[in-house]
Amino acid sequence: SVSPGVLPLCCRLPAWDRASRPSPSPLQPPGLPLAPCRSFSNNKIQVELDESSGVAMMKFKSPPVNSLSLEFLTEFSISLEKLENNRACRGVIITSAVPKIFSSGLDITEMCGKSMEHYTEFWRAVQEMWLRLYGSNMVTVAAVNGSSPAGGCLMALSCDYRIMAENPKFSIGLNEAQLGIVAPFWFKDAFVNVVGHRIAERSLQLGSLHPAPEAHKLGLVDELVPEEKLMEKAAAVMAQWLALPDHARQLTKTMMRKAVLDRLVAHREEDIKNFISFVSKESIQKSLRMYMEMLKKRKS
Ligand code: CO8
Repeated sequence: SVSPGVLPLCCRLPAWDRASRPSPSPLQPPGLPLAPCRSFSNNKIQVELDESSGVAMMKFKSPPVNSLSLEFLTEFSISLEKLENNRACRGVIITSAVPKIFSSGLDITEMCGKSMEHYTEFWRAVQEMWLRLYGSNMVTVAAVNGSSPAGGCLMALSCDYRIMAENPKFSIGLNEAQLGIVAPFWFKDAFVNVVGHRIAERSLQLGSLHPAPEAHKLGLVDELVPEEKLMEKAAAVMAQWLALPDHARQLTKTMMRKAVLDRLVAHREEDIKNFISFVSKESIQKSLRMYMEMLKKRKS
């Protein structure tokens, strides 16, 4: 499993490490024979790496809603680390294999009625996912092909670029306040860095879930495209980003993100303690249970 306390890769590896790699060819144009492809699959995540373009596709396949359980988060971090350590991989597109849902965010059942040990392990896995994704040296593109509340939104926010299917039924945002819980400071930091302070403040206080067109207007996603064009667009954006020399892009990414990453790394244990003391409160447990009930009622 992922070792606790591990630093994000941008902090552990010298940023120029990847710059010494040979530059692979741009994305395979349509019509040419298929490029060599390496794939590996866990229970909840499927990864395919096209070695000629250097681009991996990571698909979430944890129905019904790709909720971020401990198992999902662990598989995600391990898969990302595998790609990060593979010299043939320079970029990752993350998307969902579950129709209409990108990810429903943290698995609420992991935060209800569990032991302190479980909360500790779970929260460390959430931190680990974010440190690895936000701190990745690779180009990361989120192809958001469904709803993406809370932790799902965080995953998209942690990528370098977000493209969303233009379906107004799909929404995205940090809706924690609606559950009676508070988005941690590093969720907030990642959000502010994408949309700016004012929009983030209003959206966080209201726990807003923004339909795709509104999310685009706010800058929460960079582009909207028809759903059937999403992967094509993601590949095109990736090719554009990979056309630049790795070392300059990576150093720039580190410069932009390091302060925010360092803040969590410096306060990681305190953040776990805060999470445990918050989530173990009876009032918070009650809010989470009621929210789960509401989801079930809405269904019936
Ligand atoms: N965790 C666990 N189970 C979930 C979750 C979730 N996040 N989301 C949905 N489910 C379950 C439902 O309860 C339902 O279960 P069952 O089949 O047993 O009744 C099943 O998944 C399917 O759900 P729906 O019927 O609602 O599916 P729809 O396709 O109609 O809707 C949605 C999909 C839009 C994703 C909808 O399920 C939804 O809105 N889910 C809630 C999303 C949400 O609010 N997530 C927030 C999680 S909290 C978080 O990520 C950050 C917390 C930060 C911690 C702060 C410190 C405490």
